[in-house]
Order: sequence, then C-alpha cells, then structure tokens
Amino acid sequence: MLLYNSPASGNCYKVRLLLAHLDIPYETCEVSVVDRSNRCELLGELNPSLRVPTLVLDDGRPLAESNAILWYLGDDTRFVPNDVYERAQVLQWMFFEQYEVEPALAVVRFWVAYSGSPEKLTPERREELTKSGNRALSALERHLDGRDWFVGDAITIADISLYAYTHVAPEGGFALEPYLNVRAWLERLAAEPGHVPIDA
Ligand SMILES: N[C@@H](CCC(=O)N[C@@H](CS)C(=O)NCC(=O)O)C(=O)O
Repeated sequence: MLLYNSPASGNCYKVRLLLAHLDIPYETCEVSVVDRSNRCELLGELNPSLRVPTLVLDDGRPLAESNAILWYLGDDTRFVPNDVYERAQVLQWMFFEQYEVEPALAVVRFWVAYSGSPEKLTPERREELTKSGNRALSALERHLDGRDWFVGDAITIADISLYAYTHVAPEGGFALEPYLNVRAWLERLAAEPGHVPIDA
C-alpha cells in the first residue's frame, strides 16, 4: 500500500498508528501541508479534495478521508466491534471527531505551530476556535467518566481517531490539565502494545 502522508498531520497519523498496530507494511509519499503547488499533479487522479491522507491499495484503488481509511483497514480486526450498535457508536465518535474536534484542535495547531504564518489566525478567530475546542474536550471528558475507552471495553478506531489531534492539542495552546479523564485515556492509549508516536 502507498500512503500519501504528511508527518505532522494528525489525520495521517491516525492511519500510520492503525497500520502499526495491525503490522501492515506500507510505503509513503511525503506531501507538504503548506506548499500546495504540486497537489494536483500528486493527488489529482486519486482524491478530489487533493488532501492527505490518501491511501492507494495494493490493487491500485485509492481511498481518502482518514476515518474512512480507518474503517477500511480496521474491518474484521479487534479495532472494530462486531456488534451493530457498537459499530454505530464507533461511527458516532468518528463523526464527532471530524465535526467538533478536528476543526478546532487541528486548525489552531496548524496555524500556530506549522503554517509559518501564525499571524493569519486572528486573535478573534483563535479565541472562537479555542472555545469550541474546549467544548469538544469537555464532551470527551464527560464521556470518559467511568470508562477506559470510547466504545465498549477495548481500544477501537474511535479512540485512534480521537487521539490523533487530542494528544497534540497543547501545540495549539490548549491546556489539557483540567481534563483528568482525557489525560488518563491518552496515557492508556499510548501504553497499548504496538503504539507508535506521531513523530516515529
Ligand atoms: N477530512 C479529511 C481532512 C484531510 C485534511 O484536512 N488534510 C490536511 C492535512 S491534516 C491537508 O491535506 N491539508 C493541506 C491542504 O488542504 O491542502 C480527513 O479526515 O482525511
């Protein structure tokens, strides 16, 4: 498999983390998330959004959207439950990740730490995104009260998806100290056998 990847991207890290857990070999094609000049040339035939991650399967079929890739790779493994209600709960948390977590935590982190032009994130916009990011973190904190994992009693792709941008939220200035359940869950996930860090 070939993964169009960016090392700093949490969306790409989700895929790398699951591939590591599943011990699936793959190659990468590194793509800059700042310089978009060669996007069309690289991804035009593979992913209409021209974004990473994009995975090309061994038979040449492309697949985009990090959580769709997790679903594809995780199917029939211990990372996706068999029970239909639990499968729907996994999707619930992956949709939450894309609508509530990623648009706040990832966007502030990108502008502050990776864009090279942090001034483009106005103080007003940053405050707005910080508020919505903290609302999302509070929801994670509430759900994890009395639970080890987001769905059922073992790690799933919902945890992998949510972990990606939550554990690096401090790079965007988010303070995780008040979120005790979230911090314990981050440590629990990083202690799983087969874990690899974002900068591996
Ligand atoms: N919803 C997509 C988001 C993908 C995305 O935003 N990728 C970013 C890197 S994290 C990217 O390619 N950014 C550069 C660009 O938009 O050109 C997913 O989950 O895969």
